[in-house]
Amino acid sequence: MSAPELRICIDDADLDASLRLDVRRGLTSHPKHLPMRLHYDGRGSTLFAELTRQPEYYQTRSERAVLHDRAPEIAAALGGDPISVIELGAGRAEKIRPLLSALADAGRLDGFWPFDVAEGEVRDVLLELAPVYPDAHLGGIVGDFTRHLAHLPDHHDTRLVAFLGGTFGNFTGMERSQFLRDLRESLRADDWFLLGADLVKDPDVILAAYNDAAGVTAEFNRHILYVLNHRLDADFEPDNFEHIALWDSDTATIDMRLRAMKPMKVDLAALGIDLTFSVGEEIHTGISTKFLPGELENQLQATGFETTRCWTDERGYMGVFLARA
Ligand code: AVJ
Repeated sequence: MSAPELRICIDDADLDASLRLDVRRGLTSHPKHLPMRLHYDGRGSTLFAELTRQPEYYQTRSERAVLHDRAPEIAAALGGDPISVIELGAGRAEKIRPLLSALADAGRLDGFWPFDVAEGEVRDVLLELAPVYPDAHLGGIVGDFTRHLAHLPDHHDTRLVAFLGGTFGNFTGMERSQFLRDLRESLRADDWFLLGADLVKDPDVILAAYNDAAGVTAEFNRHILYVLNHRLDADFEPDNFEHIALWDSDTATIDMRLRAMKPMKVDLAALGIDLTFSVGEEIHTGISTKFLPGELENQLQATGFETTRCWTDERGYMGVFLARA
């Protein structure tokens, strides 16, 4: 077994520079806004894991049910060729496991490449999976999937790019189109794209998932202020911000904010910026769009993908879409 190849497209200095740029730009804008990706550091990932266990937060359970129940069908829909799987935003690569097993059981798992900004996670996943899939080519990509899709591994077998967890819904409409175009551009004819997306449903179900009774989403949302305190030597008092999640039915989008409960001054020492907040002023902390299967399939087709299948859980809450480049 040879050591897994690691393609490093981003390092800590790049991540730090983009954090500073994003925060400076976002917090000096009107309205103030922060990028959603900043939430996922150590404590943030722990809070997110806790969120996935809340009864109201259906996304993780629903998508896991689809992948668990349908993995052999998905593997069969990919034809008979050996497949190299690349998972964008893999994290611990937990979501994709049932499909890796189904492909391996069919003798068709040629490779697995987790793609994530967190180098530590990529390395851990490779160490964990090497003994599980001794015959597969394992490698990793450390990068940002909004910038480094041109660095996908490019060997000769068929590739499947998986983008699960509903993260696609955190893009704006423009980011979504750009992402799909970049991805289509980096794939060859006959490669596959597997996309997990949260579907339009009863707004009460959606709103409850973003306002769970235990307050885990609220703490996860406020966590971004801890990240700024820690990384930029800021002095936010997170408990003085209220978590808000609004549903916009026109765009089928959850809009998350942090609302100042009193007037405040905040010093971002590392950026040399002093901020003021008036009572009720909000920081926009991200969106989560929900999709109608037909609309999503149309968008995939408009970008040059051929959509083949869509699987959902029993309640039709999460959709897993298979498209061919
Ligand atoms: C992990 C991207 C699906 O948008 O629902 C949940 C992230 N943020 N609550 C989502 C999230 C606040 C989540 N995804």
